[in-house]
Amino acid sequence: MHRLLLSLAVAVAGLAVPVPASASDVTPASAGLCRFGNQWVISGDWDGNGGDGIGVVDDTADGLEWFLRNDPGSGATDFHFKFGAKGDMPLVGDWDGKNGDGIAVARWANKKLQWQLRNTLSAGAPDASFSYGSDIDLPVVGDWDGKNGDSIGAWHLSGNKIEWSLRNSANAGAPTTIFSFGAKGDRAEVGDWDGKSGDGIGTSHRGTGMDWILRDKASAGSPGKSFTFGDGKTDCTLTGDWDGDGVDSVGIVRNQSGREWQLRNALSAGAPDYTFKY
Ligand SMILES: [Ca+2]
Ligand SMILES: [Ca+2]
Ligand SMILES: [Ca+2]
Ligand SMILES: [Ca+2]
Repeated sequence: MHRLLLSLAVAVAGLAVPVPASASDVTPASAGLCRFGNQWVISGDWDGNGGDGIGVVDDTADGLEWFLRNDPGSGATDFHFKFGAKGDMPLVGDWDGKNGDGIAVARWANKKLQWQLRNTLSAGAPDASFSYGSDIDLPVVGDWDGKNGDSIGAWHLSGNKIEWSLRNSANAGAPTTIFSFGAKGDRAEVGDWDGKSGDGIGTSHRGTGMDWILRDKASAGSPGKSFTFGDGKTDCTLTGDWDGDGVDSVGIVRNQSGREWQLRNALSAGAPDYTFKY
């Protein structure tokens, strides 16, 4: 079935989205971002219609190769291009506050976390390059102040807590806010869980299930929602506004005879609203 889908995708788009390996978390933190072998899974509003689509980024010898699809479902690739070097971490954000999401890559070099941002979904030079964070940090992206689109952040394990350093501008400079949220073994998650005032934060944790803890504000404090969605052993996580109602929710991807995506619109335990291969 998966081969058939791939063949159709090749026929329509003239390219094949690469097939996955097992899920694995990325270091240097004790927890990190997740990918399947050489392939990252991402989400973003590629067409600027307010809802999020999906994507796969292949870490090839020639650099990062991006495969983006506007709709959260199986089908043809809408954007295909190369951006970033081999080993870079792919990121998604609306850097200019219009026309949906752009892209970025981050990498560790010279003991710093270095960023390259691009507003358009195509190959080309970065629109911005700067350092923010250090070689113990992992990158996060979010609209922390609810205006002017997305900006940047960094997080790392400090003792047994996750320390977040967020900045309201997408450029070099001091953090706007520093706080702790989450514990050892958690991964950072970002989304607009209440549909107002920009993005909040959260964590996902690999228990028997994938355990999510979400907070509406990007600050320290009590979680607003806690639930389990996904399998803690096999899945990579992602967040996005799948139905375009202005509220972000959760999803997972699993290597199950190909990449199986399971996305849910509600911030609660339950069945996925979308299950498909891409
Ligand atoms: Ca944009
Ligand atoms: Ca902002
Ligand atoms: Ca919000
Ligand atoms: Ca939604």
